[in-house]
Amino acid sequence: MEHYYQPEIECAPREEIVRLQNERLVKQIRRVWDNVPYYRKKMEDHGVTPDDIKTVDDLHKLPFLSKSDLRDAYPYGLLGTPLRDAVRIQSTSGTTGKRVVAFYTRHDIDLWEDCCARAICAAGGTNEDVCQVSYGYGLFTGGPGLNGGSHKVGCLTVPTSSGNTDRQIMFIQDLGATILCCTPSYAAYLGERMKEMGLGPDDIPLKAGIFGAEAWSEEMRRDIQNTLGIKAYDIYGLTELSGPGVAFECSDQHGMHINEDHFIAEIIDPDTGEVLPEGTEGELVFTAIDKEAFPMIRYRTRDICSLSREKCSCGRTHVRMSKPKGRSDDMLIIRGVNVFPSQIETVLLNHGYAANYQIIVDRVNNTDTFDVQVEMTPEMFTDNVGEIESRQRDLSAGLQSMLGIKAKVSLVAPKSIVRSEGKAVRVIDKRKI
Ligand code: DLL
Repeated sequence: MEHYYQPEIECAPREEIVRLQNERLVKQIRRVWDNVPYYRKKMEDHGVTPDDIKTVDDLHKLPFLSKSDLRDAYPYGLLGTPLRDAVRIQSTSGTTGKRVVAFYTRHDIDLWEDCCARAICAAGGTNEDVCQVSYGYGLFTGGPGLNGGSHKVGCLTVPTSSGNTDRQIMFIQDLGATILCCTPSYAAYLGERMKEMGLGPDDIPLKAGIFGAEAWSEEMRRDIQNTLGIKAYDIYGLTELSGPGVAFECSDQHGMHINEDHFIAEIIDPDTGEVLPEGTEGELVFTAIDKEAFPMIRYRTRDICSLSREKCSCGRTHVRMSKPKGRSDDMLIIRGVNVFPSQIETVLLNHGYAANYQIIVDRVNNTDTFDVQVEMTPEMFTDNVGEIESRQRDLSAGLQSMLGIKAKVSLVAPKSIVRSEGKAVRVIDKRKI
């Protein structure tokens, strides 16, 4: 039976959700206009005032907000409340320039934890469960968000944070953890370590995993589910909007329900900014309609996915987003062809490899080089050069048919690629362009 944290809102009729969104949006726009000079200036420059925003259909009239605004306004320029009302920050390591610092009032933490609690219930969690949170704690939002959600559901919460893998496995066994929260790459590593220790799915009590914070393929889901003997649920979020729980998967495992009572989603053409119709792939843009301290309005996430309003078997009525392929800024352009690491992962896993790989791109004599290093699994490990070459050719052909360009594949020994305890680093781009 499907289990909800807040069924009255998670399964509310569409009209009710739209009514709530309209009401909250109008209030939020008025609030940022009155309280945040940065937003007021942006709106004035764009020729729009709060009077122009009466319903969700008016959203497109507002200017976008992007990472560069966050940098310009760093650290306090987008704070939506007096400092005395803000009680927490979380932060993310920007790959370029300043970190993103997001602020929270008590109300903001409350709604964030509600969102995480919804995700845990959707994964079957109840107060009977033991929930091990192996996302990092601290500035990263993964640990604190799921910790708070787990408390709200009433699970016994085990805040291991990331790392110390053998101790993670010991706690899962000794404390009887039934739900595991971590990045999918760390879940895969836990599975690998368990195998080395001679442990199989029947030796651990886990039944569900809540995995997110990075792009992962359906093939990786299949592998993790088999190795750990669990159902693996996707969870999505970003620091700017609170953290994990902006969207989460239900028993249907077919797209993530966006918590529409808090976040309005749009899909836009990343080049023109035009709003695209339902079902079309494009860049995800969010408006947070009841966050106080860090009220993001039309924030461009750079994540590429599509939305679906098709009825879901779980009974939830909130729109679903497809698994993000990756960020538009993670997308590699190699010899003019768009390449997402998640596409490479799909090919590797379909050929029987694990998700232990690295993509190395460089430019030599004005031509892009494209190397994919892939670990052999312990079962396939061999020093027979002929066999290795033939496997490399196979993989290279698989990649070429997926991507349309040729990659140089090198098979490397098991465990030679560094494992990640948080978000995995898959790409090394050495090009200086
Ligand atoms: O990664 C929040 C989070 C923590 C989500 C734990 C889920 C679980 P940031 O560090 O700010 O926040 O990174 C946000 O990570 O824009 C996406 O590009 C990516 N991302 C997050 N979840 C997923 C997912 C957290 N399920 C950025 N699938 C986002 C694909 C994801 N990408």
